[in-house]
Amino acid sequence: VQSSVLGFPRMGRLRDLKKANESYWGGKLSREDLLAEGKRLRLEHWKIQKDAGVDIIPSNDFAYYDHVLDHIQMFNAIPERYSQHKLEPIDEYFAMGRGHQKDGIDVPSLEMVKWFDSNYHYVKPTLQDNQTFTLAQDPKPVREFLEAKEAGIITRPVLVGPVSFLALGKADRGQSVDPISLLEKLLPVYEELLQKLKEAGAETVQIDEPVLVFDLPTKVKNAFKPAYEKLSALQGNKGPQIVLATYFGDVVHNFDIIDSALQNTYGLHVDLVRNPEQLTKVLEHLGPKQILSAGVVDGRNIWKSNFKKAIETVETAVQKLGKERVIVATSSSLLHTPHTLASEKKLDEEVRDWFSFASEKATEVSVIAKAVTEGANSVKSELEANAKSVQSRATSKRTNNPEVKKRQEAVTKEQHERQSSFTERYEQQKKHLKLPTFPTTTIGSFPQTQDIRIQRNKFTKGEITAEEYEKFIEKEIRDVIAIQDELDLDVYVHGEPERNDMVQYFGERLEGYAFTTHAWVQSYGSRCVRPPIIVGDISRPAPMTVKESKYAASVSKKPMKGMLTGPITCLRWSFFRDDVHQSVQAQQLALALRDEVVDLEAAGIYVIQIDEPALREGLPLRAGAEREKYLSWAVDSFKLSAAGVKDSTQIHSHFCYSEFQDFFHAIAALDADVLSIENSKSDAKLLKVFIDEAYPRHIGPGVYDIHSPRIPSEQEIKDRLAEMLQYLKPEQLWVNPDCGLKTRQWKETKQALTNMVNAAKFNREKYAKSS
Ligand code: THG
Ligand code: ZN
Repeated sequence: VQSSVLGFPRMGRLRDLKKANESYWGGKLSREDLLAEGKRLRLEHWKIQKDAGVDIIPSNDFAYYDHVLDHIQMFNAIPERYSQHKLEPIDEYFAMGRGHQKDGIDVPSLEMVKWFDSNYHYVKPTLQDNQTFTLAQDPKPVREFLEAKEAGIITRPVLVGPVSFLALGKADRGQSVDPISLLEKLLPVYEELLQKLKEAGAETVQIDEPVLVFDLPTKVKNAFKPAYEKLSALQGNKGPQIVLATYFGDVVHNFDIIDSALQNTYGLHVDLVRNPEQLTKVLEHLGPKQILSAGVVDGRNIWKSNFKKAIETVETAVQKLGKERVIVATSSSLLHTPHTLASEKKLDEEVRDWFSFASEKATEVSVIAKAVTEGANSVKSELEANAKSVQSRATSKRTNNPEVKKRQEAVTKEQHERQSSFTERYEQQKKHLKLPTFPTTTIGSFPQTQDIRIQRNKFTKGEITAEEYEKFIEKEIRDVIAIQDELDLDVYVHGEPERNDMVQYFGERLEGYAFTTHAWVQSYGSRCVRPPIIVGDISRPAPMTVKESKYAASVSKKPMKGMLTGPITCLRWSFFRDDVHQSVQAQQLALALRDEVVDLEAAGIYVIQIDEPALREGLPLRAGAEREKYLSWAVDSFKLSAAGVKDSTQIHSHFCYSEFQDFFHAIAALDADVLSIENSKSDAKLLKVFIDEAYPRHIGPGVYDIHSPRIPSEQEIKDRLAEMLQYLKPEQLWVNPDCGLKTRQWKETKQALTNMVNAAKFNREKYAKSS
């Protein structure tokens, strides 16, 4: 039995890649030095895996920005607006990933989308009606295979498969091509690439076809047969053996494809962490010679594997297939886990013993493989230590807080519901808040200036006292309130200068969480997040946001909006527990947030926004019963967090994506008084669903895009509002930007908001006259 890793994180131990990329973009690092840093990181990551005893080590899993973008460039699927400038390859690559605004060039980035149900974002292949594909001169997978070979490490190159590459893509603006129809044109490029890899010495490749876990449209389903007949035919003499990898779900529902099209590949990788029950079926459906890559070490979470369980799973496969035909693997790429536990110097020893990051997981696959190959005695001490850790976690006081359990048992249906219907609540809110029509607000955060980062850093390092830091935060709050006075906004925010990340901040203030100092995970490009870890039952030892909000309200003459991150987003953007169901953890978070909401209200905060941008990300990948179940507990946890307030208190919620149609009934079920949603980049027609479904409550579809420094004119915003008013009633409409402003500069923020407020006032007058 061999061991294998499907992919390793790219950032490096100290986010080295982030730093190199950002220095290069800022003109502070040369191209040569950036490329050299990439090479250094790749070598380091291969060595880590080799030293851990991993038999099958991936290459081409590294990417400077994103691995799907690597393929876009390698296949010359580069829209002309980028290729026409004849930039250096790495600059053309970054232009597609993040846009390019210099040297007289001004081109925005390609679209970025969430990678399945993870918090990683990939760059969407953006295709033309007359799309052609050619293989780049010196293709990256070949180059990196040779680079590793030179260092004495034989790797297994990783490719995104042709069907997934196309199915995850879209037609470019103004084009109407169905991406999957381009398959025939794309396959020759894969054939050429596979031949080149074989010539370079690659005996096997890992081809990822993660779309196999979706319910697929017929056209995509049918694409597998021609694709893998062609590519499998190369195996042996002309091309490497293909291990076809799926992850994040089960492939059982697509077995008709496996049976007809995929049995000729050398092997199949399946995720047995997410869907362990699929093993039996998978074993039945494998071809007579196919090998199984058994994903038993979690690539999406940070828990130490349960060796005993993993070994049992692998042995089940071995009984059927024999040792030669089984590989022990990570469930998916380790991209979604932090680099190494060794960097964590401040973790509590008890919980530290439960964790395993990417480098430690590399060791885990190798130990499990050895245990199965040579017998348990060959890794006796490792197995004993592991059993102890597993036991320690199962019996720890942290994972079993009777107070929390008791409170959960006492939760009632009534606690999920507001006291009255929206119509009655709104009457109270109107009297209480005295807002004008077309009320203006922002989504919560204001620019996180250099100064804010510096002061927070100093405070974290103990260079300034808590008192000094608090004074600084109060001054920042006063400053943003003065600016909001000047702008004449209607509902204020305190600007969140005290917060690092909208999830990490709450994780650091809740019992049941552990947090790390170096455990960064790539979110997109050079941007990383440091997800806090839910280690036990969650409770709130003390108010988390009341001090800042109360202070802000005390120095403000208009209603102050309290800002919270909702239970589902706290759950999904944390590393959550794998020993209790997500719904249980969501309810614990909801109860903690409910207390916060009630405390905010008691402190005089009568508008409270509970953000749930990750609500949709948690949606099970396949339609059907699982989805309905998820939506039911997810919606319940939001409602439980919000419903403890009086009718006169207004609950807002915010969503950072625009695809709310297929998801509408869940958003409506939240019963939030006001919803703000991203909409500025989409057609206002999407709002039609609010009429069609007779949505009664209030809505603030973002009037401008905050992801760009571009300032929208007053006229533009008026036009936008006029479009929205074709679908929404004037008394329903709020006026706000698309999302929080923390990544923007003050200069453009003030100008944009001035225009926004003027556009709102224009409508206020216009509709006052006509009514
Ligand atoms: N927080 C978390 N997850 C997220 C977002 C978030 N996922 C989706 C979306 N927002 C991703 N967007 C971002 C945007 C900015 C950053 C990260 C993810 C970011 N990170 C800093 C960086 O990499 O420089 C981290 C610096 C710090 O925290 O000090 O800017 O908002 N959890
Ligand atoms: Zn947002």
